[in-house]
Amino acid sequence: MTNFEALKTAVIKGSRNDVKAIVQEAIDNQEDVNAILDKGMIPAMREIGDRFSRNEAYVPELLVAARAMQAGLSMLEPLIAASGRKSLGKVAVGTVKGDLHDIGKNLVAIMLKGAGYDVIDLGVNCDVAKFEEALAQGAKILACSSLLTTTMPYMKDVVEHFKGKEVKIIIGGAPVTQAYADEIGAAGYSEDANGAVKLVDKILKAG
Ligand code: B1M
Repeated sequence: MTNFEALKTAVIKGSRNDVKAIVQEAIDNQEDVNAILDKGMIPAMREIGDRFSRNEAYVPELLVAARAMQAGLSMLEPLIAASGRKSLGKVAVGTVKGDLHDIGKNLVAIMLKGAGYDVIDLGVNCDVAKFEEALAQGAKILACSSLLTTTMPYMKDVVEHFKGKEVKIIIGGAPVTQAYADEIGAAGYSEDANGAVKLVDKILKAG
């Protein structure tokens, strides 16, 4: 039985070795990957964010927590990918210009790969030229991530830039909402990484 509280604490404290040990134990015990994410790792990032809002944690603490989270994610990635089917199409993911948050974007990429999509990971701080590169490589969908209210408006620039082109723009990230997606004319919004997979399935099925 995985100790999710211990995992959460290890991520919050940025104890990378403890995170790796607990995740390894969970993998050895064939724990459900979604439970590891949803009961341990993701709530930890929420908690450290809340502490940051209350001035009880600062950027260095966010950084070490993010590194610990990433270490655990890297261990889970092969398990999620192993469940993949044949390639269903090409999707690009990127965090928009001005924004360096990549954990949520990485999770979306991992889940899409696990569902059988070819994923082009454009990284962080992506401007429209970067998204254009993915289009040139055959991406049918561009999934944009934003974690800051100050970078969210750049999603509108991306949507405007690709208007009339053979590609759909979908968006997500903590401050993003369905209402915002509707307002800027994005093809879709999802609240989390699993939702992003369902959204991509739906869009590509609809042709
Ligand atoms: Co920053 N940060 N940060 N940060 N950081 C937030 C976002 C913040 C909410 C913290 C807070 O104040 N409570 C706040 C934003 C406030 C706002 O805009 N209103 C904030 C701030 C202010 C900042 C800085 C400005 C701080 C500073 O320097 N003074 C700075 C900005 C740097 C920049 O980007 N230019 C900054 C820096 C950082 C670190 C570098 C230290 C680090 C990021 C490290 C990294 O990513 N490699 C960091 C972190 C870790 C956070 C918090 C604590 C955690 C983010 C995270 O990884 N969550 C965050 C607080 C929070 O979110 N509660 C915070 C876990 C992740 C799994 O969730 O990314 O939401 P999330 O992704 C989810 C969904 O949103 C969705 O699926 C994912 C999985 O379910 N999703 C998509 C995401 N993208 C999607 C795309 C899709 C679909 C779904 O496409 C279709």
